[in-house]
Amino acid sequence: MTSQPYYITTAIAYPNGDPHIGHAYEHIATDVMARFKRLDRYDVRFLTGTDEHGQKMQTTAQKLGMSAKELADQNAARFKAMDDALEISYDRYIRTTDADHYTASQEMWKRMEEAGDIYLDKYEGWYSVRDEAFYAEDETEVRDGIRYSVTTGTEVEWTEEESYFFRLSKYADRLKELYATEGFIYPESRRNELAGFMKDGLNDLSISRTSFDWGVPVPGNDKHVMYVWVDALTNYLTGIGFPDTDGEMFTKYWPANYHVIGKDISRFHAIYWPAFLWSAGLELPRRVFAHGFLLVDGEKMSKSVGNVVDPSDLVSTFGLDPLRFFLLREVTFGQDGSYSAEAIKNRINSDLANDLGNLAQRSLSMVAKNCEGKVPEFGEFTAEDRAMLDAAYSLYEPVRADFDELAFHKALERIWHVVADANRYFTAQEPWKLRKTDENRMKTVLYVTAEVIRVVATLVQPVMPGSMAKMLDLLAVSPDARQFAQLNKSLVPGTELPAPSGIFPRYEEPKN
Ligand code: ME8
Repeated sequence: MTSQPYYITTAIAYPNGDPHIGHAYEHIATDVMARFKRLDRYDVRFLTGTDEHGQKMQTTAQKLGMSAKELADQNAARFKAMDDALEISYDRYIRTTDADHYTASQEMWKRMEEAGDIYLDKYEGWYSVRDEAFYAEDETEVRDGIRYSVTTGTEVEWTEEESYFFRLSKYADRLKELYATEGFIYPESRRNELAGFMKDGLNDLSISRTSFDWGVPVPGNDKHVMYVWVDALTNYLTGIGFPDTDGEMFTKYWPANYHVIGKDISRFHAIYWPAFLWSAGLELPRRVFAHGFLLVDGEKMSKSVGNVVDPSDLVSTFGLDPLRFFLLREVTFGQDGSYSAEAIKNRINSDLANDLGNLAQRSLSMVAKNCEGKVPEFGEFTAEDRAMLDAAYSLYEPVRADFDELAFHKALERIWHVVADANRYFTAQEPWKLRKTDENRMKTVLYVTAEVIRVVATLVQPVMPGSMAKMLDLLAVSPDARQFAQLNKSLVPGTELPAPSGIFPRYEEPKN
């Protein structure tokens, strides 16, 4: 059976500074989805990378006394190092300064031009370098003599220059139609926001700049570079071989299944991008998912407040898998969520150390001592045993449905219900007492518990790949039997097990 293609992307970050926990959050969530689909036998392509052009990059580089390319090289390496430290399993790390991306962006431009959607005019209006976005006058406000964007609070500057425009207005009706039904943008609440943005129609969009030169040159007019969002959005096509639309990768992976992005950039992905794609004669991605923002102790992260969290510090303090688990379990994907050291410690100690870690530890150490370190033989199952096993075996379908909607918190909550049931089952069955009174029954209880752990560990692999690999090693599940298709392959009694070891230690404050 050939496996179905699945193409998923993150936003590509501006490497004008260091990566922060917001970037880590988006990349971890997308990685978890890519891993889930691979375990579910999909043919996955996962794209991430850096968005290196634009005025913000050029201005930051000038301030630092570097060229924009030097700044991009230095910081793209840091973003890639963050992804590697977080075990992000991307198939390609795209940099918008890659040569094939120039070819793809220029082809996109030519297609839009051939469709009659690009014309030369003059831009006069407000521009926010921080947001790399144009704002209409009524989207700005003046405070203490300085003009800001109302929605994002960033400073805007008056810009007047010759510019190419894209006929966005032409696509207003088609966009309204797109938002008349559910499906394209998730979660649902974002659909209303976008419909609201379009209610007074859409103005054509300025898509080139002449006041700086750090960008992809406009085909046929070297005085202009493309507006950074035109080239940035095209990365999703470059990543699968565009302009070779007949090529194997493009025919297989386009349209993408999910563009995973933050809520602040939904306008670009859900209005501009569909219009560019229609103009270029290409299909739309199946879905854009705009996740929420991660706040630090309830506050917005900002350099001036000094609360920007470096993901590598969190990994060294708490460990990678606990961090990955925390971010997806604690925050409803799609809504804003808060990171705090206290909350992550609580999750580690309750969900990981007390619940799953302890279940594995106490059952497997009994197996080691009382069953010669082998998967125990089991006798007839009681109603309790069957109910316990059924609860574990019936996790897969609803968990997969949760994942398909990127409802990670729901999937994990569902799985941890079963972990809690298993702890209650273990305590109620009292296998340590059965050891003296009914050894066969003890073995059956230990078998049932080990089976539940196998199913849970298999399903949780995408979220905590390293720890769940260790847990499956402790159950001697061979590495080629860890796909979801093999969830029904029960442990075989008599299989030799390695000596058990703890997987999730409690978090203790370091002693000074
Ligand atoms: O927007 N919490 O780049 P970027 C959660 N280059 N997510 C956050 C966040 C936070 N506190 N802060 C940022 C760009 N993000 C463009 C994208 S895509 C073709 C071009 C998310 O570095 C943000 O919403 O500002 C975005 O999805 C991603 O991090 C990169 O943000």
